Amino acid sequence: MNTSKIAWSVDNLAILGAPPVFVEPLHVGRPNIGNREVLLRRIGDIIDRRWLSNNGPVVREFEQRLAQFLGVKHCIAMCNGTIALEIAIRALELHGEVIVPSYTFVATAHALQWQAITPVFADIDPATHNLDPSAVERMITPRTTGIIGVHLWGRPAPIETLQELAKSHKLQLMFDASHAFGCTYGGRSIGQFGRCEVFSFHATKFFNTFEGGAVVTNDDELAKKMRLMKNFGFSGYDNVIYSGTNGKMTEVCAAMGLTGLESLDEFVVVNKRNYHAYRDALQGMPGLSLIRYNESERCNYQYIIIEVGVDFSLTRDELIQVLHAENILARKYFWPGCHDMYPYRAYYPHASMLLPNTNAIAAHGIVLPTGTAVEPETIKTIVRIIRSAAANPGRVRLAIQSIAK
Ligand code: T4K
Repeated sequence: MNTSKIAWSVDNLAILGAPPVFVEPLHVGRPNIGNREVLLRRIGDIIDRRWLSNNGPVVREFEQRLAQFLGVKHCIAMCNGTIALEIAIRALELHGEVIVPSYTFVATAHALQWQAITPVFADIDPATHNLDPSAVERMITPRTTGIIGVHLWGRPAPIETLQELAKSHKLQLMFDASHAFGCTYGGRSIGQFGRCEVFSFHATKFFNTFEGGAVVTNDDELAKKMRLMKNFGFSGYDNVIYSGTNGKMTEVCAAMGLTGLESLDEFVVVNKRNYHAYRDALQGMPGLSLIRYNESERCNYQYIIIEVGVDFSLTRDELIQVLHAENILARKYFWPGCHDMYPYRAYYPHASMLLPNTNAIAAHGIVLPTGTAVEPETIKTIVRIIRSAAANPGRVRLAIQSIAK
């Protein structure tokens, strides 16, 4: 951080020509690293053992520990969350149309489209950013075979209502739980709902395995099928009994996962501290709201999302420019909605008419930096920049316009 900016005034804003407060880029999702020595020791053992992949002992231990932690019968570790979604979708034999939110990371939709299944986008509840069950019901057609709920930002989707809907329309229900590792719903771990749930352990997730993911389920048959699918369909040497792909997690990735799991509580403590620091610092700022977590449940607090309302003095995109000028690389997740991305925008040119809440939320959200690389002092500085820009919208806007010329 550039400490020459301790005595703060609006002229210190980089968008107005001052040097950026942060010398190094401040990212939204710096990876959390657990105990480095323990990790390196585990990696050393893997190298000594010369067993690097293909269901090795570290992957098996990782799967066992995760299943125990989540309170599920089966955990099938995979090379990433997208492949885990694709395998789960295939194992459930989804086809035709599957209802998903448009307000999600594009992998949720791509995992269907990649297998020639049509993702049908349903609108969200603006209060929760999760699927609105009445919008889901409106999108059901005779071709619908399933629903994929997403626990966006780690906040549970409307699990019970979606369950009832799936049951009454004879649809499969699964969840993209990529954001919700370590979260609970009604005191039960996310991972225990639907036919199966899928996690991402990408580097940017608060719990990561470099790249990685998992499908968890209580369904023995489904688990067996997915184990075959992730290993080309091999059942023992030379014996292919199923059509499959390569979805295997490596030993090194599992070592990262085991090590991270041992520090999970510390990661959550830091995320929660940061969430409270943002909440306190942003208090009373007109037009800006921080999305809230239900603290009576277990949460991972991994995303700090602010909504820039119409009564804020700057637009969302102007505020992003202010932050980027300071090297604060805030992100516009998840803008645009999937329906407005390639290839879906060509399939559904009029989708926006059915997705007013998705459009409104996607146009106003900003994700701010958090995680173990972010200190409360950093958060105070970020919010000071936001307040300063908000108090001087005219100058900021002029500066942005002159940069654009
Ligand atoms: N479903 C949902 C709901 C998801 O959010 C995701 C993934 C998936 C499914 C699919 O799971 P995976 O197949 O990815 O396991 C990122 C991640 O790549 C993606 O995993 C994540 N969601 C999504 C929300 O964010 P980008 O393209 O925005 O990430 P990127 O590379 O710009 O990185 C984000 C920030 O983190 C940057 O500010 C840089 C920093 N960073 C990144 C990496 C990779 C680091 O500091 N270190 C790193 O190693 O998609």
